[in-house]
Amino acid sequence: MLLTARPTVAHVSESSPGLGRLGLTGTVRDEFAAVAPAAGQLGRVVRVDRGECDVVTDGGQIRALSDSQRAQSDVAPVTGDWVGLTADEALGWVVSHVLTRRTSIVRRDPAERASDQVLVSNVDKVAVVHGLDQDTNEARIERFLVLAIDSGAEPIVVLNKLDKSRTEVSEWDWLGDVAPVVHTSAVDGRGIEDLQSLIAPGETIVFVGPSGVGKSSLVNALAGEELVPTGKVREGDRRGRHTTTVRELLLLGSGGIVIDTPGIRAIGLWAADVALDEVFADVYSLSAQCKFRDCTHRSEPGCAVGAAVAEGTLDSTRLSRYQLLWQELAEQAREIEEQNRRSPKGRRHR
Ligand SMILES: Nc1nc2c(ncn2[C@@H]2O[C@H](COP(=O)(O)OP(=O)(O)OP(=O)(O)O)[C@@H](O)[C@H]2O)c(=O)[nH]1
Ligand SMILES: [Mg+2]
Ligand SMILES: [Zn+2]
Repeated sequence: MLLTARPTVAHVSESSPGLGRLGLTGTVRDEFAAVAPAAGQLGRVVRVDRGECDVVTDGGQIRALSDSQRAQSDVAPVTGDWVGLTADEALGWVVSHVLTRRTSIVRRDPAERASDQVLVSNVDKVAVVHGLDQDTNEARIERFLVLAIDSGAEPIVVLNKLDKSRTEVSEWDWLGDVAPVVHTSAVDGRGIEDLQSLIAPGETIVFVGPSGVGKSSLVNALAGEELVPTGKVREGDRRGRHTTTVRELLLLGSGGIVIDTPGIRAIGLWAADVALDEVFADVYSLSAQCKFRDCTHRSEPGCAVGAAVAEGTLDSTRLSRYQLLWQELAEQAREIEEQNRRSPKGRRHR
């Protein structure tokens, strides 16, 4: 059984960066010290695939078993996690501890009835990427922004492919109130410095959005080299071809840390009520003035939201989009309650 740290995957391991370079903080160090030596070696997960993960430690990069059951840790590790690794006689390196996640992107598990799934963790910023060569899709940006804010990290909107812009984004007057907006072109380089300036050394940023919007191209533009593969979009509808297949953490020359993710078109929210009201702060603040506290803004008398729509100060389609997301979360809450009633001991659903 080979238990030495072996430098495998490129990027992070080649430079053998040490944990300081990977965003290690005093808080992580302290938490780890409290569980050491049982927790073994400290490291950060840089990619997860096929039940294993690559973990960078001070001694180099280690391939470890990530399966939560066999690894005897309660939580399955995800890219971005700080973990403890122990060497097992029979299994090799296993993740024995997953340290507390400072932030995490959580979606509704697409495979399960009503359950959550963590995509990445310990990110400082979540960049929601939209391709300006595509038609306007405010609903999708709003949904991704709810996901981003719910993570506990700071949201950023990146409007990429500025060189191919078909959309008049200045029409989205709500957007600037929710998150900083950066216009970029990964091809001609416009806005890349602006984006770079939002990623401080030691900070971790993750790119999320549909396939083909240029997430990997932005990573390469920030790095100034081809760190990750990119793929052409389809001629007809300009959709991507799902080039990126794993969530991977990479180091930028600037000292920043970036996680590239596979494109996702549709993403289910998970218990994100508070974040929803932040993304729709305009609707939310009006609703405080409605006559009824539980106003649904559909046909109740004394509805301030309805009045704003009638006056033309609130876009009715934006209100509809808010109501759709609100309904999705309300139905989910009922589902979870129902599940918990049936299996109160399970309690895996928050
Ligand atoms: N014109 C133009 N093309 C771009 C820009 N950014 C990316 N592209 C192109 O868009 C295509 C898709 O880019 P990727 O970076 O692979 O997109 P992605 O978001 O990583 O896609 P997935 O990995 O499939 O999720 C490639 O052909 C890129 O060259 C840009 O700013 N302008
Ligand atoms: Mg990609
Ligand atoms: Zn109302």
